[in-house]
This record gives sequence, structure tokens and C-alpha cells, in this order.
Amino acid sequence: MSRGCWGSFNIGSDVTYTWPNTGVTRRYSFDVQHTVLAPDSASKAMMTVNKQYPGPAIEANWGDDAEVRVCNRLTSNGTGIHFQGPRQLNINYADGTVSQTQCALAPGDCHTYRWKATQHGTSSRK
Ligand SMILES: [Cu+2]
Repeated sequence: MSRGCWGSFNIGSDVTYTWPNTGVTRRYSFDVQHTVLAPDSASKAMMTVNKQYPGPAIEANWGDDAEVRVCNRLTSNGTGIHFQGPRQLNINYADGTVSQTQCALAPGDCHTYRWKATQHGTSSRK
């Protein structure tokens, strides 16, 4: 419950250019694949991450590094993961927007996205 790990940082710190460096890396492995699920009671083929719907959450503390390995396990579609929310200052190559900041991952390809949680709070991805 202590915020002592933040050192001189606090909730009022300007997160535009400053953040703590915890030295902690949060690692995730995402397999994007077709899965038959029934979220509304009718079975249907869905594009999922790790056969889950909704997909897994990424959790990190302010100043942690995130490392997300994404593998395309689809049979015929290219894909990528766009991390809606985390700031991508000077690392837009890690933003995951297919056709804008990267080429799609072909079936069977994997890519590891790396970014730092430079802002605190909750965000969503799509
Ligand atoms: Cu976005």
C-alpha cells in the first residue's frame, strides 16, 4: 500500500516527460487464433487471444516495461495488436496499427511489442 517505490514521483507528477523506472518487465504471450465460443449462447467462430473472450488484460505498474509477444495462429488472415491507450512516445513502431506503423503479421509469424508504462491509470485496447 506504500507509494515509496515511486521515489520523488507522485500522483501529481507531470507524466508527459517523467516517470519512474521500476526495472520490472511484465511479459505476456498472445496467440491470435480462431476459436469457437458461445459468448451469447450461440456458438460462433471468433478471433480470440489465447482462446479467451474478452482477451487477457495487461497489468503493469507505473514505470514498468511491457513485453508482449504476439503470434498469428490464424490460417489465412494477417494481424497485429494495437494497444489502445498506452503512450507510445518515440516508439510508434510498437503501436501495432497494421498498415500504419507496421505490416501485418502473416500466419505463423510472431512479433514482440515493447513499451514502457509511462502513464498511470486504466486504458483499453482493441
Ligand atoms: Cu488507438
